[in-house]
Amino acid sequence: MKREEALEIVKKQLTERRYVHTVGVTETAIDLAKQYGADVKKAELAAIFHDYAKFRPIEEMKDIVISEKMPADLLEYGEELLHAPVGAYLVRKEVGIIDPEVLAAIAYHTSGRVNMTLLDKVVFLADYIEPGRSFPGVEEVRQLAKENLDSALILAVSNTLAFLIKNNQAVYPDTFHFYNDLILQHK
Ligand code: DGI
Ligand code: FE
Ligand code: FE
Ligand code: FE
Repeated sequence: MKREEALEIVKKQLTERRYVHTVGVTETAIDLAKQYGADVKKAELAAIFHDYAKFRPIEEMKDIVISEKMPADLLEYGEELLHAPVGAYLVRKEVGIIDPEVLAAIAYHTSGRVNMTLLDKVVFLADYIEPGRSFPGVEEVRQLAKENLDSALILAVSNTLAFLIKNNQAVYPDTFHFYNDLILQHK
């Protein structure tokens, strides 16, 4: 699928602000893929569609988790988690993208998981550092991203964990597993 065609499809699913974010993630994912040797075309496609389900009704997303037999514990954590795995499902069903690596990068872009692939990591980090992001600590992650992918991810995920804990939000197990995996493998 061509970039323009993909962007046109996703634009209809998003607000203007979220579309601008998506373009930022796409450009960042392409840069990171080139820098770290990931598949540039797959990174581009996954980034374009990563937030495809962001504005679906919560009930629709919950129904899909159940009907598609996704991990039921997804329903017990924050609703923010749902758009990633449900997005991968809908992108396959509605857009016709079947590449499992692209779909996985979409599915795990919010929580992460153990054994993230290079492509998964590129999309996850691009989502965090794209130029439109301005939360505290993002600049430090951008700087680390220039030198080491895993170092940047460790800081990004630890920032997310700290944010969730500070706000009394539950941490999804996959998010912890991603963090632990990064720390243990990076030693
Ligand atoms: O969709 P975006 O805003 O571009 O970014 P995202 O898909 O990374 O989603 C970020 C949101 O997800 C943010 O509100 C924090 C939340 N989140 C990330 N990991 C976890 C989580 N929420 C819960 N409850 N548990 C997690 O482990
Ligand atoms: Fe997202
Ligand atoms: Fe993210
Ligand atoms: Fe995003």
